[in-house]
Amino acid sequence: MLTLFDYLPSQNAWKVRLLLNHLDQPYRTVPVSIFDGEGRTETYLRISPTGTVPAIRLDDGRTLAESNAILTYLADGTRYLPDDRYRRAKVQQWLHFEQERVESVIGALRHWTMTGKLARRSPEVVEGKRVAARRTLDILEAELQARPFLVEDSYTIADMAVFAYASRAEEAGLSLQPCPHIRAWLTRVEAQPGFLATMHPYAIDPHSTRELP
Ligand SMILES: N[C@@H](CCC(=O)N[C@@H](CS)C(=O)NCC(=O)O)C(=O)O
Repeated sequence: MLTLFDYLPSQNAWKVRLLLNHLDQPYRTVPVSIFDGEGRTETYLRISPTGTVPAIRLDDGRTLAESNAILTYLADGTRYLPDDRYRRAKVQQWLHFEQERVESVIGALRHWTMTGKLARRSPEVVEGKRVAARRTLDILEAELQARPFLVEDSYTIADMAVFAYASRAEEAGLSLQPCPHIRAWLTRVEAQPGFLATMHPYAIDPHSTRELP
């Protein structure tokens, strides 16, 4: 059975839980207490070179890290990743956008806001992230005005990846009120069969107020 190395408040890990739920694929979970240093053990670094979650271990013992690489692997041959060469590349386009402009911007602000670290960051850094985050939301708002999902009219892993942190924008102090097309897309994603509504706040982990090692 597939093993998922997980940390519950991580929306990067939630992406993988979401896809596994859509696929109705059984898996076992190994929790990694990232704020407690469990991501930096020699054993875990052999599984995930950066020490981050999520990572997976396949039945044959091979391992894979990086949320979007895992989504691409698990979705191969399913309705969530098109066969068509151009559409597959479009999915990749949005997965890159997600890492550069959603996860590292909205995800970072959410982490700092929910764990009390915002005040420990320089105002310039926080303001830079806020400006970048609003630009990200503006891009998504314009794109989602034109079609129901990120890649033409099909729900794919691109939507799953971007949804993970875009849907938590308010937890990062970013209002979605000026973004009706994003809000309509969030509702469409939530209506997909097998959508995983359960998400976890950092508050469930008393160690999450610490800086990452
Ligand atoms: N690009 C990576 C980012 C993963 C990531 O940053 N995960 C966080 C939790 S959301 C983590 O494990 N952080 C621990 C650390 O940085 O040491 C991915 O998409 O999987």
